[in-house]
Amino acid sequence: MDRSFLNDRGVIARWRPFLPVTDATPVVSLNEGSTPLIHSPRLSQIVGRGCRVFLKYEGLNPTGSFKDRGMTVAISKALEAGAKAVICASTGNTSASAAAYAARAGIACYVLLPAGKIALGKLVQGMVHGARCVTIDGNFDDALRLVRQAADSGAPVAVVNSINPHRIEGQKTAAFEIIEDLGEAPDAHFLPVGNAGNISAYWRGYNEFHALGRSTKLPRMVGFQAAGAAPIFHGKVVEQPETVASAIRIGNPASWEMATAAVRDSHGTVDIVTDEEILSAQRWLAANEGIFVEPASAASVAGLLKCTRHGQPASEVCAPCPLRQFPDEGVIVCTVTGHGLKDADTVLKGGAPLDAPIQATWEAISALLG
Ligand code: AN7
Repeated sequence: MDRSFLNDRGVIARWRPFLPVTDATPVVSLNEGSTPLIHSPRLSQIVGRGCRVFLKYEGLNPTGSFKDRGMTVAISKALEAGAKAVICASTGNTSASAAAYAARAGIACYVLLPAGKIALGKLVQGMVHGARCVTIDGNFDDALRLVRQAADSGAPVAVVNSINPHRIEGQKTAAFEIIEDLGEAPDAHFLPVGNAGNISAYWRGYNEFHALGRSTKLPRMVGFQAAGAAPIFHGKVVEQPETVASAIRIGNPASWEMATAAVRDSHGTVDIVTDEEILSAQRWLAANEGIFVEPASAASVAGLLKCTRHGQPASEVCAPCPLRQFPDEGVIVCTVTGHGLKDADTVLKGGAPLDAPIQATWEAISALLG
C-alpha cells in the first residue's frame, strides 16, 4: 500500500526547508495549511480600476483558524524538547489549536482565558480536546502576563503563545502559499491585528521568498485593529480593550515591535475599524461571497471597505490610505483568519430571528414560494 499520502500534507511536510525542524523533530500535524486563496469578484468590483481582491480563507484549517500553522511547529518542537505539557493564554483560537495539537501529541495542555470573553465554539474546542481550561478574572493581557511568569518560574511547561518563535515560523507559510498561488506577491496585504504575530509572520514569509527570487515585489502590509482595542494605532497600551471581535480584544500586543517594523518597512499602515464596520463586513461577506468568518477575521475586509469609502489620504479616522496611489490592476489579499461557526452567538445577537413555525402542509409551503 502506498503510505506516502500519510505525511505529504501539512505545513511542515510542505515547507520543511524553511522551518526550524530536523529529522529528529517528531512531526505533530493535522494536515493544516494549503488553504484556498479565493477570488472575490464583488470586492474586486468595489475596489475598481481592474484591481483583483483575493481572500486567504484560514478558517479552513483543522481547528478553524490560522493558528494551526504555527501550532504544528510549536508542538512538534515542544515534543522534540521533551515537554510533557504546554501552556498558553488565549482569546480562544490559540487555545483551541494548542488543545488539539497537544491531544494529538499526547501531552497536557493548560489554557488561560479571559472569563466571559471567549466565543463559545472556541471554549468548546479546548474542552473537547481535553485541555485544562482555566478562566481568569482579567483580560487576555493579564493571561499572557501570567503565562510569561509561568515560563520564568521554571514550571515544567512549554509556552506556545506567539512569544514562542516557532509559532511565527509556522505562520509565515501562508505568505509562501499566496506567492505560489498568484505566481507573485500581491501589492497589498490586509489582515486583522490582535497580538500582532500574524502580520509579522506574513512579512517574514514575503521577505524570505522575495530574497529567494520567488517574487519580484513585496506587498504593503495593512493591519486593522478594532477601534476599542487599538494600541498600535494609538501608539499606547489600552488598559481596558473592548470589541465585539473577542479574538482581537488585546491591549498590549506581544509582537508590537515586529509588527511596527513590518508596517514601516513595507510602507503599509495600521488603521482601525469600528465594531459596526466589523459586523457589517462579516454579514456582507457571508451574504455576498458565501464566506462565513468570525468577527475578528472580518476586520480585514471591513478595512478594505473603509478604504474604498474614504478613498482619500489621511483623515482623523483613517490612517494614510493604503489604496492611495494603488496601481491599476493591482492585487490585494485579505486574510480571513477564522471560521464563522466559532462564534455563532454574535450572529444571533445581531438579530437573525427565525419566524414562528408554519404548518407542515404543502399549502403553507406553496404559499411561501409564491
Ligand atoms: C480569528 O487566539 O490572540 O495579530 O489568543 O483569533 O496574530 O494575534 C487570536 C488572534 C486575528 C489576531 N484573527 O492575530 C488568540 C489570539 C483571529 C484571531 C487574530 C486572532 P494576531
